[in-house]
Amino acid sequence: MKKLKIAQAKKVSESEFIFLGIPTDIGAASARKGRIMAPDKVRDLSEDWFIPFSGKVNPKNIFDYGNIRQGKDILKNLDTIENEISKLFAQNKKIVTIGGDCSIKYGILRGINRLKKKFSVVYIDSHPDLMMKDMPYYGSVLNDSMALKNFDLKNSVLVGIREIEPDEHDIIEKKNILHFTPMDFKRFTIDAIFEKIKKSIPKNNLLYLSLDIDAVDPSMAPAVGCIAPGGLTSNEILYLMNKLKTLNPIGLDITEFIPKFDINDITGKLIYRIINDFMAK
Ligand SMILES: [Mn+2]
Repeated sequence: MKKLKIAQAKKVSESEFIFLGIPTDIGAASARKGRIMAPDKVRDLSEDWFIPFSGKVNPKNIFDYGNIRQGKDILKNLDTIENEISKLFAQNKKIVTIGGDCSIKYGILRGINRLKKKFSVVYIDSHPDLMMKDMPYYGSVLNDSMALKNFDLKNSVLVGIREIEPDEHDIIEKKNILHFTPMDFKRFTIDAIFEKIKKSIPKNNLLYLSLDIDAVDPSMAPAVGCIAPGGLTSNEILYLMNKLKTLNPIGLDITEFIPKFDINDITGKLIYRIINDFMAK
């Protein structure tokens, strides 16, 4: 099994950060497939040990948990994710997950829901994933999650959204969900956007960060399931993620990376850079 090269903790209990993969395409409706290769691609790219934006990476503090295996039944897959990940969160580990398509996020949020504490999510994605469907899929994550008792959707934030269906727009308006489009990144400084995010998250809530890499402009992250022009720059996302890290998030997932569509590893290296910064202290 491949391992993240900077993950040198021998067991879960020795670590503060857990890296894990959830390789699947099962929840994706787009024709572009190949997300199952994403976790191992990130492991391959982990050879370069960058100096983080701030702090230091301590490899002895990072454990590579391997992949959570996924089958053909999405409901079973979600149960597996919920069960495995809730155990890790219960041990107070910061969890970094590489997908998989966005549908895995519903399993992760169900796992966090089991911690019995209110939680907010900063959901960074070109899509709000608020679609309603009979079966969970990659476009319904936040709609499906609304029923979770501890998920505080009203005090969560959407960042990078630009491909929005009318029904999703209605929910955002009705529930008055704080959101920032890529245009807002031209209108305001990232520091100002960050301050608004910070203010909106109740002090007692847990915070989780969820990043669909298609939030970034496809010119800077081409290896994604849905090509949505007009996105954030790689520098904007790195800067924002480093600001968000100061709010002590309990974990981060990065989804929708499809290595075979990458150009010179631009997308993969950006993802590695983001997790490297996240795991620095
Ligand atoms: Mn998306």
